Amino acid sequence: MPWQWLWKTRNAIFAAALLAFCCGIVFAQGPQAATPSIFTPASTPATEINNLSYFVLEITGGIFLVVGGLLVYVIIRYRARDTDDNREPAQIYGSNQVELAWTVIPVLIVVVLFLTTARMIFAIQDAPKPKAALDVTTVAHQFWWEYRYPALGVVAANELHVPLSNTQDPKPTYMKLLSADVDHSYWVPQLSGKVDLIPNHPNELWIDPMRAGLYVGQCAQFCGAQHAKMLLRVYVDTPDQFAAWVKNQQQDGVQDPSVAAGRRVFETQACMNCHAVRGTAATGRFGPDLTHLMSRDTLASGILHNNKENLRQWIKNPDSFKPGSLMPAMQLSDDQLDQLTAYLSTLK
Ligand code: HEC
Ligand SMILES: [Cu+2]
Repeated sequence: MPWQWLWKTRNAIFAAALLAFCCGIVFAQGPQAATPSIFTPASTPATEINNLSYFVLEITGGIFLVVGGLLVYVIIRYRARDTDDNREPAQIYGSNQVELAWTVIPVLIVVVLFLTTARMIFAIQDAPKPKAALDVTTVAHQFWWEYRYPALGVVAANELHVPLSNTQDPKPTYMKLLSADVDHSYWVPQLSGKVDLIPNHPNELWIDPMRAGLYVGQCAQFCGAQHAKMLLRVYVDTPDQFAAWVKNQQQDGVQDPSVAAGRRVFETQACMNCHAVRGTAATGRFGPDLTHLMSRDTLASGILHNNKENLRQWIKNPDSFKPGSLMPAMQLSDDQLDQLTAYLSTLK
């Protein structure tokens, strides 16, 4: 029968697509190697969320086992048999006890889940802020992240550096979350819960990472065409690494005379209207601060390794990586591209 054949091919195609999709999830990590999993928390808020999710899973798993078990029992015990007399069984209507039980027990379960969740949310939100806390203002943009450290005089983009914390001497990072355009959402699952960044409505979030290393996440609120390529990278540094990073970020952009031609292109094309390089006339804030571009591992919000070829191609045509990106292709000549790439490569 043709339709049977069709049915089989459809199943085969479906299975292949599913397999490809799963492999895609595993391999399409790009520059991201760390795992954005809530089940390996590395910070107090994430640990509490992890514990709560296990509690919820235990309760809902218990309900699943009871309901599924009864269902399987009934299906097997009362299945149709050859010896059945095919008469309709006795019909029973209404039972106050049973109806009360299946109303009261679920209500109690929901109340318990609600109260434990609410208690945890308030505990995280009301946690007293220690004096040693680091303040960071995070501004979401279509489609990248701006990080400002007001007390340190540092402005960075896309890669957040924070110090390691520990329980004896906590050094948490408190983030003020803002948006320059539409709604976004900050979510690095190993460090904290999801918090939205909403225009004109500052939100807060804190993390106290207990293990050094790289943590990844991504914008969790659809914010436009390149929402999926708005990745989050949080580097948790040891005190020495963090101090060195801050010291470097506080410097003005390197001015290397051998790449003056590239700097001229940067300052005569529209680049400087959108980008800042501290210590030069470039003070644009529409795009990422480029003062220490080369101190970052990735370009364009975590989607590309930061190397010369990618940098050149990005400047030539941002749309080739991020269609709909808010940085225009500037129609530069090959010479201008080479000079610009050489200049930007000195901004360590
Ligand atoms: C209209 C404003 C605008 C202009 C003009 C502009 N850019 Fe951009 N640029 C952006 C935006 C916005 C981004 C972030 C894009 C993203 O990640 O989605 C960006 C990203 C970048 C990045 C990656 C930064 C990072 O931290 O990953 C580089 C490098 C860059 N631009 C260089 C340039 C150069 C060089 C020029 C001039 C030829 C230029 N830009 C002109 C807006 C602009
Ligand atoms: Cu976003």
